[in-house]
Amino acid sequence: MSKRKNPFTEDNPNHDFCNFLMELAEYEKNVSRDIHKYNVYRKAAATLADYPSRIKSGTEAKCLKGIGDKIGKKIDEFLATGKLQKLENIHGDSKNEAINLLTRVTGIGPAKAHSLVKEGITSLEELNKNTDKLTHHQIIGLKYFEDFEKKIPRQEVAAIEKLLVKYIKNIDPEYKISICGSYRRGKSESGDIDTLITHPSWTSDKVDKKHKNNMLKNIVNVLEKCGLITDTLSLGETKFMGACRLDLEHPVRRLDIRLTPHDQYYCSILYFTGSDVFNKSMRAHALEQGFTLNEYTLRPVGSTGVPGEPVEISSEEDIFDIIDYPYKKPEDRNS
Ligand code: 8DG
Ligand code: CA
Ligand code: CA
Repeated sequence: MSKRKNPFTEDNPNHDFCNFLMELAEYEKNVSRDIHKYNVYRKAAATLADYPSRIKSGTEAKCLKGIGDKIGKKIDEFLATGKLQKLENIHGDSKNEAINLLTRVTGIGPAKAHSLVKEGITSLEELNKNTDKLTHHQIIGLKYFEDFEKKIPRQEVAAIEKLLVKYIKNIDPEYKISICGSYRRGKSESGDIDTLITHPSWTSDKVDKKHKNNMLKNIVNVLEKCGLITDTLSLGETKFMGACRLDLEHPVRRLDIRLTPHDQYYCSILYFTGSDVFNKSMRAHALEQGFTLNEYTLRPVGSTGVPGEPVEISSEEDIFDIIDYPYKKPEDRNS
């Protein structure tokens, strides 16, 4: 998850509302640890971000999906006073500020941030003096704190994509490589680079574990040797989290790679493209239609509640069709 604070820019007519809603969302996630409220605020922000004209009142906002009385009132307060008392209070509390700061380090979640603050560690400077309390992931997150907060321009993602494709196809031309996330949704900037890889020789029914185990490790190895991957945060059989760099003129960027079985490719690409607010709505719709959808499969849920065999899928459109959800192009999946 990208940790940028203010993702909405002025070309969006409701960007100021979106930004205060996202600040409230971050507060609920990091300080109150209330994931439900976090999701409510995020959903409201995504809805407003997608709305083409300037909202003029809380009442007008309440007509939109995911915006209720409380958020309507906050919009009115913001329109009347230019600020939100709740946020002013939050920002006035140094403990909250410290927790929010520490969770911006990749690998530091709300629980870890709370425990660090309890021990009196409230700044990056102090964190740097206490790296013995951090995991490898968190130490790398701290090392590249500033780089990782910078948005990646679309053209730089495209340049990295080109290199990824070149190096990975050089291992085996049958690899299929797709950059998902906000880049696939057409965004002009991204928080990180989400790479999905599949290969026709590996399907979920094959039990050739050794083959699978080595595929991602081998890819990461090659990308390291080429100098594209600079650091590894974590590396499993199907999931890599780490860092890459186009060249020394560019910042170090967060890179995620997922290796997916060939038969699960379309569910994976749908999931990994997001947005995660969109994924949540689509999964909820699937359930209403009697299906369970996740990053691997789409399965019917019988009256007993037990999921059946995965439906065979041969395109992203298939998934929309089967659950009777109007098809949305990746660019239209931002909320
Ligand atoms: P960004 O990086 O430009 O900030 O945006 P993003 O590409 O949409 O977000 P991301 O955090 O990199 O996640 C990539 C996709 O993964 C996201 O669009 C949807 C999917 N995803 C979920 N839930 C979650 C989750 O809890 N964590 C992460 N990291 N990804 C998730 O649907
Ligand atoms: Ca991303
Ligand atoms: Ca990501």
